[in-house]
Parts: sequence; C-alpha cells; structure tokens
Amino acid sequence: MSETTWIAAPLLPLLPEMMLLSIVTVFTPTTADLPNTALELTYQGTSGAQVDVLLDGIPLGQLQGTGVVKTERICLPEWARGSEFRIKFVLFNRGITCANPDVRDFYLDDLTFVSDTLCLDGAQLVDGGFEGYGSDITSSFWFRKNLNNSTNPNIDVRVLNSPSLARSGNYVLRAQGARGCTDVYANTTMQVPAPASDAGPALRYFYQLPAAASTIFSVCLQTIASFVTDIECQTLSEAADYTEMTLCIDPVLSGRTLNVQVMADGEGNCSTDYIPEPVYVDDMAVVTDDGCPY
Ligand SMILES: [Ca+2]
Repeated sequence: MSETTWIAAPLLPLLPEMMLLSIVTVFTPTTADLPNTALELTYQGTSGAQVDVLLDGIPLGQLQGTGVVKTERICLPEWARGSEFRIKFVLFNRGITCANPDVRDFYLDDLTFVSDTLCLDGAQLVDGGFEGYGSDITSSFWFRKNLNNSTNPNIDVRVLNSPSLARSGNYVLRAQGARGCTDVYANTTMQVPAPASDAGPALRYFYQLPAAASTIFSVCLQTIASFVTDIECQTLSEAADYTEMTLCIDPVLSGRTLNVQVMADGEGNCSTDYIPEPVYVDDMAVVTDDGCPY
C-alpha cells in the first residue's frame, strides 16, 4: 500500500452523531494486479464500538470492537479498484445522550491489500449472501440502531449464523422491530450496471417476513450523500416463505454508486414494546432484468 497522508485528527467533531478518527490516502490495486482484492487490517476496539471504513466518503465496511485484537479483511468492490482514494475511519456515537459520555477506544494497524477468494472480481455489491461472516471477511453491510432511549434488546439488526433461517448457505441478515418509534437498519453500497440490450439494471433479493403487525419493513436505494433521499423503495409485506423481489433502477443512473438500505421501522406508541417482528433477507445481488426499463 502506498501511504501518502496520515491526518492526526482524533475525535474531531463533524456532525453531532459522528466523530472522525483518521484519514489515509491509498492507491488501490487493479483487479489485474491483485485479483480478489481485499483490504486487510488489524484493530482493537472497545466492546460494542463501531468504526465505519469509507473510500472517498463511500462506505466500504464496518469494524466491530470486541475488546480483543482482530485481523480482518474488507472486500473491495469493482468500483474501488485501481484508483486513488482517501480512506476514512469514522467512530460513531451509539445513540447516547451528551450527558452520558460514550467512552471508547479504537486502534488500527497494519493496513495492506491482499487477495482473498471470497472477494469476487466484478462484484457490484459485496457479499449479498452474508457468507463472509463465516470467515475473517468483514461484510460490506453496516448496522445502525435508533433506539429512542429504549434498551429493549429485541430491537436488533445483525447477521445470523442459522442454516435453517438462511435461504442459502449458513448466514442471513435479520432486522427486527419490537417497540414503537424505534428503528434499525443495515446499509451497503452497490454500483448500478449498464443496461443490457433488452434488460435494465435492478437490485434482486429474497426475504421472509412472518409478521408485520407493528413494524414497517422496507428495502430502499438512496444517494450516498444523504442516506435518506430515497431513489427507489419497496415496502415488504408478510411472506411465510422466501419471496423474490426485483427493484428496478433507472438506467440513467448506470455507473453511479448508491446506498442500499434494509430497514425495520417500529410504528405506534413510543413507550410500548411488542412481540419481536423479524425480517430475513438473503441472496441480494445486482443484476439486469428484462422486466426493468433499459
Ligand atoms: Ca446466505
């Protein structure tokens, strides 16, 4: 790795809910130079603390502090290869009020690029099947909770190791609502492909949703800059078995990098817990589909 700039900016406030940890400029290898490219790094963070890894402001992955030293790899999607980027490591607050300081540490070391067969060449969305969780790969998905001062542990978003719940493989994404006016969500990035001669770009995924009495579940595409301006959005209805969904994307967005968000949004009284309602999402992929505009 070619390192040109380290900016010592520990805990520099950017926005009320985030802290900048550090920045380094890197030149990522091309796929021809280093196939199956992954960024490898060693870190140690306070248990429960999270650090987002971003390339030129585009989220790449999330490191989870456990209190012990870990070495992990983050797959580089195709758009992140063969160019110069500024990597940011951002340490977020965890929804704790200003009167209750969120004290935590995060140490990073030994950044390098390596080849890992789990990091597929040409991928426009990394690890949509979540199977990287069974290795030393850090998934490109990252997770947030807006608990609205609730401590209900059933309000949760994570990857589960459960072959019986997964559509394929061992791992599946679960987002779960359990209280009014709280929400959880998982994000990742995707690059919009060029349309084929008779098929337009789309996001394809499968979901299973046993009950949605008090939670609104959605899968949305958003601009990277906002994370809130929906470009395309699908609300998920109850589905006892895995159901295939195709989210068409305007082909004028070909080449753009978008945010993909899976959300569980609790409805109703903010002080009322309800029976946990999970959604399971698996096998997410970027495709072209002949049912989409091209
Ligand atoms: Ca899976």
